[in-house]
Amino acid sequence: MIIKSAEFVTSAVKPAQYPEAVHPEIAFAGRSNVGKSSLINVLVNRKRLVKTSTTPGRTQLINFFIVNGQLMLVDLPGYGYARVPASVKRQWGPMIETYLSGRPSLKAVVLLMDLRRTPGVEELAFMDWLQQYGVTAVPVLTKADKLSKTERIKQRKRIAEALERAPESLLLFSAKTGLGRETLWQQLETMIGTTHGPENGNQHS
Ligand SMILES: Nc1nc2c(ncn2[C@@H]2O[C@H](COP(=O)(O)OP(=O)(O)O)[C@@H](O)[C@H]2O)c(=O)[nH]1
Ligand SMILES: [Mg+2]
Repeated sequence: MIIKSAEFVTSAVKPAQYPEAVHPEIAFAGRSNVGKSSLINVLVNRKRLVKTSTTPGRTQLINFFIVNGQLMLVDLPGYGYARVPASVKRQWGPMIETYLSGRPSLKAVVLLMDLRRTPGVEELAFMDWLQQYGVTAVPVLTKADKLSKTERIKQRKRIAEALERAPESLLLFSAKTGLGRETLWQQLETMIGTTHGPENGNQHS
């Protein structure tokens, strides 16, 4: 994807505040401090389109950004302080669930996980939840630059086992070095493309 423009559109807490669902949309989710804002900035080649923070958990709004006037990127508030799935739902939940379950233009959710951590109950519950709602999940392992190449592969295998997925399906990413950027764009473009209807929409003959 050649980035010609990337702009902040709006912040929202409820559907009435969302922008119109006229562009394909990719949402980004993950624990606070996992590197979500940094990843979005790297994707769109901007240093500070999305504010990064050293204080976890500050973003409590759903932030919409438009790329090239045609693709919406959505920064979801971070989660990660709950201990059981029920409280994940209760605390982090309703605003995000409302968005994820009722957004017609949503094509996929990029789920960010720190490569150095084993996924917790939050990540597992969230993956299950996305599957139940039929939302495509794109797992990405962040901060890969913090581990050596050998450790990366070892740790990816460990995470893959916890998620019950193939290790190769977990993308290694670094906002610091740009590792994984091109591959992630390729995956996202495929999802936007293949889930896109023909020019005239879904007309029945
Ligand atoms: N070394 C390294 N640090 C990162 C990377 N991504 C994010 N960070 C740092 O992690 C902290 C949290 O990043 P941020 O993007 O604000 O996380 P968010 O809370 O998930 O949006 C910041 O200090 C970033 O500079 C990465 O790929 N490598
Ligand atoms: Mg952030």
